[in-house]
Amino acid sequence: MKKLLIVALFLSAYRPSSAQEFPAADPQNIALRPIHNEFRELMDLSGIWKFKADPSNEGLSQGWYRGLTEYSEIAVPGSWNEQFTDMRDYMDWVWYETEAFLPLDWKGKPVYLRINDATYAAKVWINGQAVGYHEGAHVPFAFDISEKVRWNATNRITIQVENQLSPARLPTGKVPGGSFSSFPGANYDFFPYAGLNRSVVLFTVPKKSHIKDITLLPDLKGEEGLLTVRVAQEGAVSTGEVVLSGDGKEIFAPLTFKNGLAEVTVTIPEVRKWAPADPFLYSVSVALGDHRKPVDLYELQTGIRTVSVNTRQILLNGEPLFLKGFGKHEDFPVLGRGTAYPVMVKDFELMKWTGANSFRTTHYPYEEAYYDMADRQGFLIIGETPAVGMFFEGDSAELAQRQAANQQYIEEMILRDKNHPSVIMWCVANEPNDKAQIGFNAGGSFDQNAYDAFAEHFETVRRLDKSRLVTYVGVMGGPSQWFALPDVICINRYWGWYTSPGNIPEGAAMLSRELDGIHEKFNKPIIVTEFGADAYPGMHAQQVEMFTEEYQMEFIKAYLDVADSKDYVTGMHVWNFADFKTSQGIIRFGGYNYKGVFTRDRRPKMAAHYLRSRWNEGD
Ligand code: GCB
Repeated sequence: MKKLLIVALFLSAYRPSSAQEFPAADPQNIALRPIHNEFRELMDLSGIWKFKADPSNEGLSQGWYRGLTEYSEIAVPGSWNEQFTDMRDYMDWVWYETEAFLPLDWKGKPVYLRINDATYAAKVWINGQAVGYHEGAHVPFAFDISEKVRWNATNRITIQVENQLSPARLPTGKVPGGSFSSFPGANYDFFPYAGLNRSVVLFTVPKKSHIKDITLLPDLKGEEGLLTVRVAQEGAVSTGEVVLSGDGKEIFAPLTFKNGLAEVTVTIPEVRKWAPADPFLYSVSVALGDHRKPVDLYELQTGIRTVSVNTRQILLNGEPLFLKGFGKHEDFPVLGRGTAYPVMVKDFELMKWTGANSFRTTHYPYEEAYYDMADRQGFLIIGETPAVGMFFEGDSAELAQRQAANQQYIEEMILRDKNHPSVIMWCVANEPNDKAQIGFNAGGSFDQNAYDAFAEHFETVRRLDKSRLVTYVGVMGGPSQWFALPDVICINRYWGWYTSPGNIPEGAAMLSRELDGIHEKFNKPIIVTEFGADAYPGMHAQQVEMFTEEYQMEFIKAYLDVADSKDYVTGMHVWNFADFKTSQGIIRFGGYNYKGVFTRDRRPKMAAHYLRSRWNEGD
């Protein structure tokens, strides 16, 4: 008998890899962020992991998931491209491995592994057993691994990752005839940093019954605040309770579950509204079961505010709002796109220093701490999917993959970020175009199929979240008919840089004419979500000249002046907050985009000082 067992174990361990199955990660598993409280455990696996590149993709057939040999070491979180002396441009398969000890008191509870970002695609094993698969960058995914773990023992976690650039993926890469000819072949202007860029955690949920998801929908009725709390649970418990507290109030509301779902609306008299000037957060605690003896508890902080729009402005709590801020990147020397809490804190400090009140998560959802800090500090966020370089022509199978990828991104982004008051608008794509090639002055082409396909993304957002606005960010020369789709028109403009280079007045005049034309036709508020010029730090000219700090400052000033003259412009986001790494190409000196108003190590250029004086005047 013992012998048989050993043979069986041997066979299962040496089963050919093709026998392993990798179910796709269920997006619902990321709906609630893992927390630690009396009902839930959390273990952060950040640290130094084992790492091995697999350029010929032999690891799978050779069973590297049974334990890596001849490996090197890597920091998680962090991008692999920056940590070695020879892997900057490597985008193929790699293997990560670590160990985690699972204590006996976790036994019996569902245990999940959550990977907060594996760019771009990942396969996961626990103790050599296949767990699942996820495709998509900058979004978390999680698997229930309860059946595969060993208790009171060390467990091996193996993750295979690759970041192959492909026209079928989002962001797109290696697009034949695409707009970028850079190396590595990203079809977008930021370095394709790869790997486990964010933390990997283990967490448990209570066994009997647990809260799966909470959706908070704030509203206002005069001086009253309304908060609809939607709860999804798994298990047999049929009752629960919501407690909203803050500002001297404590309000209780019972929950009754039907088919795992319950909803209640809490009324808050004389509500303290969330706004940049007073980003007040109420705490919302959801208990499952008898509230004196709950079986699960989950607490969130949220703000009560509304977001709406008229033909000229975005309104926050019914009041007009002007967005001053930036497009950014998660980008820093050595860390690559790796989570860097000190950089986050510094960036918020510097944004406040300039007088900014908002940013767009260009060009992908950021690490979750960004949104928490924005909630607490009163920043407004446009949350963007990684749909960069999206186009609607060519190979139909690839187009279908891009469509599906963005649908998945939208779902994952909204599931993850839906309860942040700071997020006022979702952005479904940056600079999508019907053609692969962008022509800055084109503007004429229109393809109904492309329009219909693109419209699907707006329908999905509006189905999933009616409480926020939705937009996309249009490229110079993109089809203007698409402006019919969003609630707010967002455009990236570089007249006076990529066109009319060296001629700021001509660029500003072009912007002015174009803005008037768009508003006249579509009658919606407009945000210029990108405008800026490269400035090599320390480069100056007595007469304003491209690539100098003076040119960047004058360019920004001219665009802000144009915006000030139009009451339907509801926001101006400078591109970019800081210089950032990108692929090599003839327009990217040293592989950097120098449109930051701060250097990559966060020193201010002249433009940052200028913004500080202008935005603090209350513009
Ligand atoms: C854009 C893109 C952004 C680029 C920027 C530039 O329109 O959205 O990703 O980095 O232009 O600097 O060219």
